[in-house]
Amino acid sequence: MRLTPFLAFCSAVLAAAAEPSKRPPNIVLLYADDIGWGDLGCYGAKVIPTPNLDRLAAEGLRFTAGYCTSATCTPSRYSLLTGEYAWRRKGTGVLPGDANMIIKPGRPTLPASLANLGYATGVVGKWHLGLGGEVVDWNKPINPCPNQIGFTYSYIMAATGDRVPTVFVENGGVVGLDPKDPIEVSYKKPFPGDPDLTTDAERAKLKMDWSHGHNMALVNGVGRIGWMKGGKAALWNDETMGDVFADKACAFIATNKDKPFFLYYASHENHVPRVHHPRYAGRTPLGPRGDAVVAFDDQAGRILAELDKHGLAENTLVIYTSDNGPVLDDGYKDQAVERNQAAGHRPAGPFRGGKYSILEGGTRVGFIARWPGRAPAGKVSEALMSQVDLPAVFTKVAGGDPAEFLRLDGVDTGAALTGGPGRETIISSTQANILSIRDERWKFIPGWGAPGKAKNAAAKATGPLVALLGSEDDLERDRRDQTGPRLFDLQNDPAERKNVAAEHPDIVARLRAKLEEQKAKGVALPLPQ
Ligand code: NG6
Ligand code: CA
Repeated sequence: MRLTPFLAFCSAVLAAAAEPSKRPPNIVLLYADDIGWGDLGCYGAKVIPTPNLDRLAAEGLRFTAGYCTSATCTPSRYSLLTGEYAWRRKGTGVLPGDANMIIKPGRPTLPASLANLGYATGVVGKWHLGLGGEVVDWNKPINPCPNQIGFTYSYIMAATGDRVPTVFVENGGVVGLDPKDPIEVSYKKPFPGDPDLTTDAERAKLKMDWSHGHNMALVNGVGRIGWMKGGKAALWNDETMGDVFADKACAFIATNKDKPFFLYYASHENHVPRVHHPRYAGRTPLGPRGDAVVAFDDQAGRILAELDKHGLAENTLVIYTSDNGPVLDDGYKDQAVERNQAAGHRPAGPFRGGKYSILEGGTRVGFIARWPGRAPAGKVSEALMSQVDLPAVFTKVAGGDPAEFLRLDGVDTGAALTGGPGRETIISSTQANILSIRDERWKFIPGWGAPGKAKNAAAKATGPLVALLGSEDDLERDRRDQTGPRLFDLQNDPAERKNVAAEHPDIVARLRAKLEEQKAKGVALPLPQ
């Protein structure tokens, strides 16, 4: 039967109305902090129950070669939100809590791109990209804050749980601040009356003792980095922080359920201090570090349930990934090293290294994409994925033009979300701006001179890091080899134990040239401010 043009038009309109996927998909990014490749059940963890992330993987596509761009937080988040490698720019290392904002208003960002396409864009959780201009006054509206670079809603902590100020900031204002008790922050010296947390007497009173750093301000029985004064009514509570963030995330979804939205859920789990609600205690044999991963999984579960509740799951792309690899002792005595060893848990899975390291464990992290009807459910992909591409990929998913993110570092790897190929190469970096480059099979790390000058984790490894870097023999070999070029066959040697640079000078030359080409671009191009 042939339809008249009018009837054909009507049936097209009805079909479009009935098909929710005509509305651009919502995007939810579940971003973990310091959670390693091997910390989730779906990535092989035996002693940490993560039913919600496992469900996400069962309903979506689980990547085995997903990467953050750096082995620490600030640079990874900088790349995630700008689509630009942080090593191209000075001042993008781990920031103090009173740093000014390093993403300048006006430059292209992931949230601004989606907001321009009509999305409600929310960030909830850990920020750590600085706030305000030269000097931050916590007692006035903070500008710039995430709302000036494209987020329509923000509920954040300024930096990390272990840095002052230990308060939440909603849309640029400190939550619950009593104007009669203004906040002052100093990263230089204590305020009169601050206890000296380096003394045995004061340490004995702490809820959780420090192992290195973390001996300045005393907040909620825990030592922090930096000092602060005032703001008593606004101080957060570490035990309920995860619930507060999950509440805010769910409220953002409920408020915006009738239009496309992007939620960047930047959980604080499992960053230090690992002080959680008592309901998590003992859920794993790993102590507070395990509790934290369980808490993260719970938060993810609440957000997924909120999508289900509003019938949004079908038209929502959910991505899980993490800002850097795992760390055991990151400055507090929370038994992570001892318990981990006893339980035989491998937080970086089959890889060596972790947070701070140029080895795979530093930047190769969990990466899951659930997109009903698009991402093949329950499948595993070996495609190379980088978080630096997410501004381009999400912009395209939202129906926009990703050109501004493809100019320098972004690659449109959207096809990988539906089971297609990913990147050809991935560059990783550390805090000390050591770079590595990998392709499908090989990974190249340039050498950096005399052992005494070596700047990587192996050279500086203390007891806790040794646990992630392998045996003493491994460490000794790392120390010896890192002075010259290193080449690893990731397919056959995922733990990067056998340097084959001498056997393959051609591959070394090819990857070195690729890396140099990328570095040269950073110098040549006028980068946006
Ligand atoms: C380090 C802190 C560590 C953590 C890290 C940043 C000390 C001794 N160590 O300087 O605890 O805060 O910075 O972590 O203070 S990140 O995940 O935000 O990059
Ligand atoms: Ca981190």
